[in-house]
Amino acid sequence: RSTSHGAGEPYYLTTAIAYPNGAPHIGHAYEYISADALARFKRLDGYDVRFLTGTDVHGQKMQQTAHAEGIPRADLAARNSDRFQALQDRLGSSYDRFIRTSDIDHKTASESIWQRMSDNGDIYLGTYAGWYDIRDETFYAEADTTVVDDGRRVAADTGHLLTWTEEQTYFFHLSAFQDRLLELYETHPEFIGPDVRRNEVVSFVKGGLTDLSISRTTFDWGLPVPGHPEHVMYVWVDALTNYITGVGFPDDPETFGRYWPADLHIIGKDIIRFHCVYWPAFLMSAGIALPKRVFAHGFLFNKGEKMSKSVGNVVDPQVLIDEFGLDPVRYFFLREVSYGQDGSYSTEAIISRINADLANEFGNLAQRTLSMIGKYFDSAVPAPAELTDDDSALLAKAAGLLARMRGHFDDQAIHLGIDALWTVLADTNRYISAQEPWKLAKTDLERTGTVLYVCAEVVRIVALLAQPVMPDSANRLLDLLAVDPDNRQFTAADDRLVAGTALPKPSPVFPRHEA
Ligand code: ME8
Repeated sequence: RSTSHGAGEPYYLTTAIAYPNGAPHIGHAYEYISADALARFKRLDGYDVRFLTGTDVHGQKMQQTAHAEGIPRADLAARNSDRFQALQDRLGSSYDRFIRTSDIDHKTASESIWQRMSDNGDIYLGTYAGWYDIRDETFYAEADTTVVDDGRRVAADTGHLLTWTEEQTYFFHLSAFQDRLLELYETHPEFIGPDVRRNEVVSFVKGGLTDLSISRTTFDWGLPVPGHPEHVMYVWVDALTNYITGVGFPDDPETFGRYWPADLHIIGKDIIRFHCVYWPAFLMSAGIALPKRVFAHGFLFNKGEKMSKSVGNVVDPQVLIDEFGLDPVRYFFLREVSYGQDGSYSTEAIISRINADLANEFGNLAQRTLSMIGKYFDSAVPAPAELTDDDSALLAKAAGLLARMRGHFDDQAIHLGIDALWTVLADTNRYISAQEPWKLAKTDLERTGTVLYVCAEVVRIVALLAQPVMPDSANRLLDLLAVDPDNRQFTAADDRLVAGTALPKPSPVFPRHEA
């Protein structure tokens, strides 16, 4: 029996905290589903998981939106943060805390990290004059901007409109961290995944770093700088700090000591620079340990097109769930999109996955197996007789799945982990077609029982390991196999179905989607 893999070890993972300046979209839902699958995987594998998510309520973008809607900034933040949290709940997310950067302990944490960076001599007062992108809350060097036809200046990479900003501000001495950052990427290649993002960051840092403006005086929707309340902190200083606030920095050293450094920050590819350059530099300055890994997922597109309000192709994740059900939606995104790469979704693609992968490959196999056990064995798990080579080979493949899944999930290759499950399901469907237990039942009930036992075992193991992806459906399948609800950790993969166990009347878990 394999011992519990995590053996109670702490495992701390986070998502980005979204700007609650509007309703959450599919891109947000995708990040939450994927991070939740990773969190659930580790929990089922015996780790003491702490999973943090939330909203990033400060900054100019929030201020602008509140102004446009004519409502107080705090009201906008509270209203939309509620919508993000409701989405997390609807997605079945197993987060431990939903942080909002308006939370009181976050103010303490942000002041504390600022003070440490300041005490260590990395913050100085100066004057900033340059371009600012409000949508991305980021500064631009003149060289990275262009002037468009109507004379307005935009960011060269995103095309976002830029605002000229000139004010007294505190700077963070980022340029002093270039060598230490390069050394970090060199000695800890696992710090950034996937590799393409690592290369991007390394060449950015090799290109030279300029000091970063980290406070603002021309607007006040943010956390005050300690000792200088006429300055508010640059929203990214405040935002990144959420990851340590969420585990008790600085007032709960016990929790902080247990969960920090984070094992994994899950983010989208557009914010890699903030997480892989600024964040480690802030932490180095403050004398706080660095997170072990930052993994950037790709962007989702609607039928290959960028989602945008003006194109009118922004799909509300709740609508997808209403139409297709939660688990099929979770499955679709995690299987369809190679984690770390961009992906596309469409109604057709979702329906095709539901019918081919879920209804046919998995649902049919389970339903056929269980209904034959009902019909020929009076709904009791049949006793396996002597195993043929084919039986043993299939059982061995199923038994090897947990190790394969661990490997893939530790690389955040979620899609490959799922693929491994479906490879064994495909083998099992071939096996059942070749064995033809429905014919065998007329001549050789003992052999029929063995074949159905083998199939039921595969369904049990795949259902057990599919829990992180489709928690509800997987557990319904485990119910149909009378698996003890208190023993569904991954260690249970080494158990076996017990002959004679009474099974409930089967009902289909993965119905076909009729358009
Ligand atoms: O960037 N596909 O917030 P945000 C996939 N507040 N992921 C997407 C996406 C898409 N189409 N659009 C956005 C912020 N995302 C900051 C984060 S963290 C300390 C502060 C992802 O609301 C995006 O990459 O713009 C990010 O990881 C998350 O959604 C929140 O984006």
